[in-house]
Amino acid sequence: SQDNLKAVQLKRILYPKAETLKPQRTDVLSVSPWLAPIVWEGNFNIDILNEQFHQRDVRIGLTVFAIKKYIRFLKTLIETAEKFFMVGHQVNYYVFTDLVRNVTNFNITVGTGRRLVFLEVPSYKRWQDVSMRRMQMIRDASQQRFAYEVDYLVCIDVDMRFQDHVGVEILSDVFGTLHPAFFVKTRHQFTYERRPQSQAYIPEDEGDFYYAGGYFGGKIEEVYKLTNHCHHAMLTDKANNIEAVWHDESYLNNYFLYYKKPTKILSPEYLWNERDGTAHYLRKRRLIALHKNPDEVRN
Ligand code: UD2
Repeated sequence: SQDNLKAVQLKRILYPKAETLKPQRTDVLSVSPWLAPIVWEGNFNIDILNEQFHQRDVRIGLTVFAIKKYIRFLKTLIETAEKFFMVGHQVNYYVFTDLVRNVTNFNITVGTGRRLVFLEVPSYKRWQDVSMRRMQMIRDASQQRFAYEVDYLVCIDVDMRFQDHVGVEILSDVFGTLHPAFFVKTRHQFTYERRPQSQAYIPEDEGDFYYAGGYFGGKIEEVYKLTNHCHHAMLTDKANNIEAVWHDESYLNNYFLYYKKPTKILSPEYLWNERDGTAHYLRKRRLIALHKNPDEVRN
């Protein structure tokens, strides 16, 4: 309608002017070769961004999977998200679980403007399948539900704890996150899938970054395309009796290299490992992967 074409004025906000010759961060890469911003503390003003996103009345979905024993991680994730994730915005938590009956009486209350939604999904025997099938389930729910309820999706692992601000600065058409173990590594050291028979194959002389499987997102349409592509790539590999070395993460890396480079990239501030301590360039550690005993929790 005509109303949509009218300019809407932003609220007056006072802030220091950006200095062209004095970048806030000189110690880290702030932009990719295709001009996607890499999000580090110091490079953005959250007041400006909040104002822009509030003006659009943006709704955000956070997806997590809590299948089988991983249900034990859910409470901490949601409770810490309540303190740090998209505070002041409209948030739907989408929890995919095989144990809906066990979790509906979960003792978690979420703030106003926020909803906790449980989606019942099948479980798989192999943990690799649980992890990989997330692509199919996020794809299906994007079409059936998310497209009507939210504007952006943020898709993360469940064995995590928020401990500092994560806000609308991460939102973009499609975003990926630098894997905390690889952002200073060479291409040669990236654990991409190296067998040419796999749909996830990336040769040694190619690659931009090594992205984490456990943190991506974007507009619903873009997340649909991403998850649909990765799911089909996995099915093709399955039919050919091959499975990429790091499962969904390998297919995601292939997608971000060859099909759609991220329009925004999250620094390892957004995904860090508890056991790795800290580092001078990390001004914040916003989301921490919890220490777990993989053999125990996956079986
Ligand atoms: C890495 C990636 C993960 C995925 C995986 C593939 C990060 C931080 N993590 O994590 O996203 O790409 O490698 O190898 O980048 N889950 C269940 N129940 C299960 C098993 C898994 O709910 O029985 C879900 C749960 O949400 C979990 C996720 O699948 O967080 C990934 O599994 P993981 O955390 O065991 O995988 P991990 O730590 O190797």
